[in-house]
Amino acid sequence: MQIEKYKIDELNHQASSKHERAFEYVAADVKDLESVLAKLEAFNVAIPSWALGTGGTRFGRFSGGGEPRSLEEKIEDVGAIQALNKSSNSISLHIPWDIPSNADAIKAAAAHHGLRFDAVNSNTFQDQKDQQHSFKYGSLHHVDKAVRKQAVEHNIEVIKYGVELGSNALSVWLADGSNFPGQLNFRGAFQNTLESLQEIYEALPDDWKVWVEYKPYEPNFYSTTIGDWGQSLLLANKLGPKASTLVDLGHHLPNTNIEQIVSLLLMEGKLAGFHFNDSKYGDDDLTVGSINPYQLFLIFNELVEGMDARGMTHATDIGWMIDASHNLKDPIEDLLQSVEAIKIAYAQALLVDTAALKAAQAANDAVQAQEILQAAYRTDVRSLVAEARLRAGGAINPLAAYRSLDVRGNLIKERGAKTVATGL
Ligand SMILES: [Mn+2]
Repeated sequence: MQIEKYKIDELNHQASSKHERAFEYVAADVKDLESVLAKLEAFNVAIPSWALGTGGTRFGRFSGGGEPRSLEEKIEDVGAIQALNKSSNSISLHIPWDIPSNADAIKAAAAHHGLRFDAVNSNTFQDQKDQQHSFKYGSLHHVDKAVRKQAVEHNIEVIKYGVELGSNALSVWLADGSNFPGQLNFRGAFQNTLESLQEIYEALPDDWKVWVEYKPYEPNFYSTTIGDWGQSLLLANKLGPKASTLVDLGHHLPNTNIEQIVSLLLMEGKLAGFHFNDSKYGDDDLTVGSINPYQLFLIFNELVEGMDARGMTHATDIGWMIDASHNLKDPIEDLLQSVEAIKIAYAQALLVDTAALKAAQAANDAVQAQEILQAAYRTDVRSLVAEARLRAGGAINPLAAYRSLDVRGNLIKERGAKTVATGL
């Protein structure tokens, strides 16, 4: 369903006086207001192709109706999100769940909605039918050279699809690990992984990057071969300048100081990008900002400070992507909430008085440092984010507009109540 601009304009007109009151109130105290708004306007977060359908748990899956039945319909859904929030201008594809049968047609469909293709993701954590060797005991780390070769070839094939779509990064997450002590030789598993990644690295086009994601446990529960940021960074450093570490917020043990990891990876020039989600216990894949918005702000505070220290462009020098699974909410509503939560945390981080914070740090003034951070965090920046979106042509309130235009109802009419999207 295409959302017409005039309908968004009508809704914006109805919401404008309330928005303007809130905006003027907060804007009065913002230093460099125009620069903050321009940064917010430029900041986009990629939508993964697997997040447009209702995700499942290992116990079951309850589809919500009107789910996209094809890659083309997934592109339409991201187009609807982009029309409303003007902050989701790219799609991240998962191969083989979303193999583009006709790359030119898919590219044209995306361009029609103002979308491009972000990083492509490989999948060696499942067996596909007609696959010669099984990934049951891992892929790039496997003890059998033939299995590793099959996994390497899959990744090279994913790069090929990505090239056709104009993407420029391969994102690799491995389920490789072990369930029982003694099952694996850790050094052997690491060396095999490194050699396999080196073969994939050799196949990268000149302007491409490979992003190495880590995760401490699940599906394996004793060891994971790329289990933490140290192991990922070790691989990325050995591979070379095109390789770096991807941080998925849910891929940490509880209470890990993720903002410190981010700061050091940025310092080393090895932070590839982000997979946003939130969690209470493990890799829960809940809506980013729904459980711990303060942590999200602290991460963005390190991102802004660290990227500024290296002269990086916030919007484009790191890959920003959502990686969550919506087993309860309407996936589009969840994605709108996710992007909003990310932009709120980013806006708050932009408001931190960096010079005052540096002075407090130099004076060992922990009280003042906390005051400075929390002054930014406790600022209601929603109208700043809305103003940036309005200037970009989006809706003042994307979620309210989505409901008011009954987008889901229309999608159910178009596609049926019992459609199931490909993916998890
Ligand atoms: Mn991820």
